[in-house]
Amino acid sequence: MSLTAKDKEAVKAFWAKMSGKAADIGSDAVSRMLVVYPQTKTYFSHWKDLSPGSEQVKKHGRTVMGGVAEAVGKIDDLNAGLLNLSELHAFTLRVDPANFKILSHNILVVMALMFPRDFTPEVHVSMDKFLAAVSYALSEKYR
Ligand code: HNI
Repeated sequence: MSLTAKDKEAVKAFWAKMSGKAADIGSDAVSRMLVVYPQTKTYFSHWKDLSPGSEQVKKHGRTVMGGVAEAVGKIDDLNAGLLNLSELHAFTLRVDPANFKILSHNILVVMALMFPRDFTPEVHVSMDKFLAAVSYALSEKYR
């Protein structure tokens, strides 16, 4: 299930439209992840406030979307490009890779809500494939 040239174009074009809102998207996506999938809260038990839109949630939303931005830039070689992030999540943070799928889903939900016109079925499928490829790359160091 690799990204086609068309997928890559769709991802880059959509990213160019929405990246100005990346911080808001990240904040809402992380907020939703923590509420709808409370098992994800275990990784953030050191935070003071895990409620939707808290300062720490906002900051982490920005951080995660910074990682997604990096991935867009490295879209032609995600596995090599995201190796450091993969190492961090696997060995230091010990995040169960099942959670990558959960966060990806929440990012898609928020993108669709915030960009209803631009989030066409074609963009949806390409962004879904892209986030799955990012998740796979982040899991690279687990095996
Ligand atoms: Ni993730 C830190 C990117 C999914 C838990 N994460 C980061 C950082 C980036 C990042 C970038 C900061 C790295 C650094 O400090 O050098 N994370 C991403 C991306 C995804 C992702 C691109 C998927 C799209 N991370 C997840 C998921 C979880 C997760 C699904 C757990 C549910 N990440 C963390 C934790 C940290 C983290 C925990 C450390 C944050 C902190 O403040 O303690």
